Amino acid sequence: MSSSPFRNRYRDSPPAGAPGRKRSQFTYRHFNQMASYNPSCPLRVIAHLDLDCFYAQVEMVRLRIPEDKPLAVQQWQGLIAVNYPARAFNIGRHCTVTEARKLCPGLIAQHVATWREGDDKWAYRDDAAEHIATDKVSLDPYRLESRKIMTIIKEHLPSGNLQKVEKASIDEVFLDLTAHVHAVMMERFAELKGPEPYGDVNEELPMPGVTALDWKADALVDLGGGDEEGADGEFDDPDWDDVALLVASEIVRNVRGVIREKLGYTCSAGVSRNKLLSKLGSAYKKPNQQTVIRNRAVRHFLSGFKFTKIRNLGGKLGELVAQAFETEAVSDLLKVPIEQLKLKLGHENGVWIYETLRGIDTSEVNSGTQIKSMLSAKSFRPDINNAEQATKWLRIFAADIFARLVEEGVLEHKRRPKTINLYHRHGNQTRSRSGPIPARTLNEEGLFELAKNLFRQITQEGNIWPCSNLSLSVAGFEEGVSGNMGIDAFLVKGDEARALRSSESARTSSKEVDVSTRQQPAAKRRRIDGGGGGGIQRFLTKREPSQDTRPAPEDDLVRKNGGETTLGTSKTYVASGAGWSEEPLPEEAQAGSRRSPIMTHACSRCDANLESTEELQSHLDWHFAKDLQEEERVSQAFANRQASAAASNPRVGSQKGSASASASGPKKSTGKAKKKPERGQSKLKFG
Ligand code: DCP
Ligand code: CA
Ligand code: CA
Repeated sequence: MSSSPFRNRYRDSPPAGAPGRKRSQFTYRHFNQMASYNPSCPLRVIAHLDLDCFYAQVEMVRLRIPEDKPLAVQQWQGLIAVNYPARAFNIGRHCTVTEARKLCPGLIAQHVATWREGDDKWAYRDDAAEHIATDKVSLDPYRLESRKIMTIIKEHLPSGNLQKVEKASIDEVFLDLTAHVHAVMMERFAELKGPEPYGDVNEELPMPGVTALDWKADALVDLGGGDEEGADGEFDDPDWDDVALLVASEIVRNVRGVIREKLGYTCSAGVSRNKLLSKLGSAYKKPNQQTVIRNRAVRHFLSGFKFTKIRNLGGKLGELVAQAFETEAVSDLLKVPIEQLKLKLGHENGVWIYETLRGIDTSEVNSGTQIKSMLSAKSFRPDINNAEQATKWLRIFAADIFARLVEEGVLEHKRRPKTINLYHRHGNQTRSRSGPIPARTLNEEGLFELAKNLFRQITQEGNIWPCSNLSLSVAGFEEGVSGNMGIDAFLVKGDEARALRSSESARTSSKEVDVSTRQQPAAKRRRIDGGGGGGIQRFLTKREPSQDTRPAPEDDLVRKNGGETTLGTSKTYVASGAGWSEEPLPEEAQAGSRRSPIMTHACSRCDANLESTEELQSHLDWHFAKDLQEEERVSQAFANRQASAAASNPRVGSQKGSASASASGPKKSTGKAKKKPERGQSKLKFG
């Protein structure tokens, strides 16, 4: 390449491997580990990309608005995205449109697209803001762009084993660039190819044959002056970890360039050794910048943060740690000995927090992240009072969900959901019904019919009016079988069908649970119900470091305002026991939560932001109903498996009390279902 980022500071420095030359702190084994994405490899390189003011950029590109014009994306009277020129006027998500216009009369406020009864597609409408009672927000335009961005990233990176991309939300991705960087380094640096001295992979590598790296326009986190690492870190010659990060940052700069060139969007990125640090890095300098956190800078970088800003430490968990140690500063907690952390937080959590504060994170980039469920919902203000109104919304939900299913490839039989669930809220009572989705009903009309059917079941329960919230969701996604198996592969059969049928009958009891526990949010309730003492330790339940537990992709963005909810929850929370916000709200949103009628209440189990306590309550109830449903389904399938296993092997049946779970209500069965949670799932504990 013409302008190499590697410069030899001393032309006649001893050649790599020459006697007297300092050796690298990394071994041949470490370098080899890069090729297999070993999460404890010290030369790992992970990037996090986050689109700048995402929805705002989508609208600017769509409407061809010049980049220096202030623009915000409006949802009813609130703002959900604000571009950087508008931020210069102090406009943020906390502002209402009226407030924002006062701050900047030239502001372009573009309302999000909406669904409206009678139309079979969402559309941008000039009068949407006045139709909060009859319209429902559609985030499809942003999902579509998000998808295009993913496609471009995947096309740009080398394919096969050299590619590992995880969509982390509607506007974020993690890239594990380790294997890719390994390949580039092999090509560029002959000394890495070996053979290793004495044939021993534990031999240290020679130092890189370069002594100064050209980081181009990257924001490089400095090393601080005070501490040991900082004192001499910058004078140490670059080692292979720095070189790996430099190669990664070139790749990231190129990826960002392609997104910009092909779609017109800018994004910011963080490049470091793990997800934890990269995520903090992408937010460090915005817009359109990338921040590299070299290993030698980690300590200084982290010590400036409040630990509540760290992934997994936002929300309740961070709050509890802050209470326990009376501080929010990473720098304060760094002084706490590990023994004390273990004492107060339990062994595992103590260790986990100890490591997190030091920037240690071995969680993997999961390229297989897929949506596991989709929800379309509306909170009514005022409440609705009859079946006709409800049916109108069911149609919109069915259309909304079906459009997203098409996006997921349902028409090509790539993936399909197997269950449908309707949730209904009347005052403090919540009810829900579920059923299977037969393959032939997997179209908009079919989903609508299924929804109406569930609704009829709910109406048979007595007084259900007025209704303040209706939510339709589909779940139980199944991978399609490509090729000639066609639709038959999607039919719900055998055990599964039985499990679904009995989960339907179990709904009746879930209603009782919901009603009896309506006074407090589900998450809180669980914490209390957990019982058995243990306080904070019970709350901080076991996590699997290698699983990213965010309620993933586009789905974690549940949008509020006007009681809209459009999400597809995906992976079930590993952080069981109570659940917490994995990510703090952006600053604007947090500020807004104190001042504005929108963005007020963050769900502790997904990234949903709800507008009022009431809405949050019904949203949490929805989670609760879903948990019950899922628990029951798993427990039933488990019982069925046990039963059939018992038929062929009596020992198994006697161990497990066979199918008794099928008769019990959700409360009783929960414990039994937990033996083997699916990958990425962990079940909540009830008393
Ligand atoms: N979003 C929303 N409500 C929130 C947070 C976000 O509707 N409370 C939507 C609009 C955002 C998009 O999700 O454009 C991505 O959220 P980010 O938090 O990444 O914020 P932005 O991309 O808007 O801005 P930034 O440049 O700070 O990343
Ligand atoms: Ca963003
Ligand atoms: Ca984001």
